[in-house]
Amino acid sequence: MDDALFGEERLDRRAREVLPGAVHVPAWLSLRRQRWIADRFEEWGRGPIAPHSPLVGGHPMSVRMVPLGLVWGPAGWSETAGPEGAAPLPLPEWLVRLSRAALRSAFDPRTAPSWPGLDPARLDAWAETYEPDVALVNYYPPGARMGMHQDRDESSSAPVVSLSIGDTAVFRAGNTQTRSRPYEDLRLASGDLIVFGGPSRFMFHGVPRVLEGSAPQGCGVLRGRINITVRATGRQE
Ligand SMILES: O=C(O)CCC(=O)C(=O)O
Repeated sequence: MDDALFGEERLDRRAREVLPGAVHVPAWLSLRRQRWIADRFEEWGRGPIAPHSPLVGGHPMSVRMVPLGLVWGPAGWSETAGPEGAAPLPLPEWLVRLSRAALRSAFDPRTAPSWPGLDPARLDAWAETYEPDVALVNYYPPGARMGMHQDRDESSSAPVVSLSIGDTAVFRAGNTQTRSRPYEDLRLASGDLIVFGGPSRFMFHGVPRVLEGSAPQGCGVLRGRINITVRATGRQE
């Protein structure tokens, strides 16, 4: 069997709780919304902080990053970037509202039976308490990937909301203890949502590969992939 064609990753396209607190919702964003967000990405890239590849362990990441709200680097979150001290664009209000809607979709008890275990009436009010203050917008040019890591520069344990547009990624959802097995590979296609919170908030995860040329027509990304992760840092104002 050819591993490149028939790898281990899961191809199932139904919304499901991958792990307690980690929920994948395929095709969550319409093509029209994907295109609109891709246009915003173009604007963000012309903002005060150009897409850049932070050095991790002395090596530049293969993704190009635009931060919103605060700036991310291997030392954590900071207010400004570079020697000139450029401040990032603010996290837009529409992205905060979209992230709350993402929590409502992902943690519907029919999709996520084990976490957070709220009845639908309380879920709406709970989602409204989500106060993210940052987003990392990553562009994956062809060939880019992201190693297994934890998003642990935030002191808040509020969920991470992740949106994908463009080429399909193989997303590796791991465990909270080690960057190796057990993990599960699933495909994040254009428009997919994955949220990780609760017991999976600090799971190791990564993108071992992106399937070049798999973006649907009309998603607004001609080449490569955009991923947006929205997070609450827990920093005091
Ligand atoms: O691109 C993805 O789907 C994952 C991004 C990610 O892990 C991160 O930004 O920390």
